[in-house]
Amino acid sequence: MVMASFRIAVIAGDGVGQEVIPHGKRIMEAAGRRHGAAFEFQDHDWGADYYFRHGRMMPVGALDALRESDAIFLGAVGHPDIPDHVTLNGLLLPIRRAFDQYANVRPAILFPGVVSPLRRPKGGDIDMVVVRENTEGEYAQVGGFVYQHEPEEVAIQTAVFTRRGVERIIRFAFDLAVKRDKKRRVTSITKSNAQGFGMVLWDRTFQAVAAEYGDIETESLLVDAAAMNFIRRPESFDVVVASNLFGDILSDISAILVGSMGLAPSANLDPSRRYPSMFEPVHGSAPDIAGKGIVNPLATILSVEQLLAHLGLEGAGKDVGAAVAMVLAETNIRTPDLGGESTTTQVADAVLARL
Ligand code: GGG
Repeated sequence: MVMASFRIAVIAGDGVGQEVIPHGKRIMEAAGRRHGAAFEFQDHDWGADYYFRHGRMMPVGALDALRESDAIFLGAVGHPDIPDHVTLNGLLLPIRRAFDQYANVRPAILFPGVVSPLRRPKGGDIDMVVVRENTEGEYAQVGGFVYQHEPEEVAIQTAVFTRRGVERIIRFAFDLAVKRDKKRRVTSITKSNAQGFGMVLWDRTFQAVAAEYGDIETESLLVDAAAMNFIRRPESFDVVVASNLFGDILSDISAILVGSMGLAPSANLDPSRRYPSMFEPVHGSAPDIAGKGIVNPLATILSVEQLLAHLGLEGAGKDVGAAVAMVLAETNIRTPDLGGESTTTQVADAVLARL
């Protein structure tokens, strides 16, 4: 068999990122092998330790080093001794912006065998995906301080909504609803009653794009109502499209509804494919459990499923998803976040065995 080869830039990063990424690589290699694909990993030691040595999260020229890769595989960023805005703005956010990874795709599936904290839903009932705008909105990092550290200090933080940015993420969400072909429903989230400019542009754009997709059902919710309805009727959601901040918050809710942050994967996509896309578990560096060998590797492994599909290896991706579903449905092999007593390695080994 002729092997296709892909270059994967790897940033394991901080805390539990160091523990989950090696398993993600093993799974990627095993799934790829069965489908004629090989991977050349370029490991980068960027993150908090790099910051302690060099005073920055990644080197000058880091983005150029990533640019030629076929995909970026990221673990986690964050360290208790570095302010979170330094770690996030020093690594994760510049990568998303530089490579125009405007669609952050965060699926939430309640797998058979996993218990939701809600009473009603059973395996299969919840199957939604939060599509988060990933390059502008509340994360645009536009603003500044005046009279910094003085009693009269002023901080200004401006959210940026561009017609182009809003339209393309909404269009992406509709296309995804068509591709998924499940409930064929897109829910748009704003707070346009209070935020009367950017989010009014969002609502208006949503209506205009919706008119082009006559067979897709639509719903517009204010973010507070959405938070309530995620709990009240999670089964009703299919594709949910939201701004950067709202998408980040709602995807934590959807993750816990399906059992754990440890089951939440994400893809930071440049759908135009001009630049590499990035795949990462939604969870952070989790310093409270780092080094204990008990972090759930499944969010990372499900991110591998997304990465493989993005590289055109849909069959390999499906194998990974099916192996995860098998472990959850057929065994009690689970890390403590899912009520089990297994280690990270035992869970990853169980997935590997089923591949
Ligand atoms: N898995 C990468 C990571 O560490 N994420 C934690 C985080 O704080 N992410 C912020 C964001 O996604 O906006």
